[in-house]
Amino acid sequence: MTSAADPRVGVVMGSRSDWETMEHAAGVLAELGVPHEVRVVSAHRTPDLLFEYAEQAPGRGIQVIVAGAGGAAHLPGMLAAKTRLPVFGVPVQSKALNGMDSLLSIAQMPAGVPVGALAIGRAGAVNAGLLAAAVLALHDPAIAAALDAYRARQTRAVLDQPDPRA
Ligand code: RP5
Repeated sequence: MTSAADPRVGVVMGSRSDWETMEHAAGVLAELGVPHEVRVVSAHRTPDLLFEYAEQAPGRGIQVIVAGAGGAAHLPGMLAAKTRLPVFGVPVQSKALNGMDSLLSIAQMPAGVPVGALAIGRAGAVNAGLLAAAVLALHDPAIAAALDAYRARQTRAVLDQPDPRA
């Protein structure tokens, strides 16, 4: 798990076991050239660290937080409760309930404390990374160009292979 010198996106997760999912968020940020850091911050096992992270993130230059957790997935919501930075939540696929617990824990926030809830698993992690980049792209032409190129490659990949049997 690596960190840029001046990260602008914080990719956090409730456990090392979430990395298998959250590496896809970090991967897309790396691909787009977005400086980011990766941290394990558990809402339940390290609650003081969670508060500290949320309180210090803006002052360290973090502009968006991508938070993944599974099961009783309180990390994204508690981060959102402690910072006005945009928080995108990734429900990690849990063993017991296949991520439905994670999804509902992240999506069903009370009015006034928003978390942008993504899909369960890899797709959610990739899209959280893309959304974080899209926020930064509003004021960063290099990230905007990288995002446009990513989307163009994706479109081209589909158009170039119209026959799924090939
Ligand atoms: C959550 O509990 C984590 O986000 C993880 O998805 C889940 C299980 O954690 P471990 O027991 O694998 O550390 O807090």
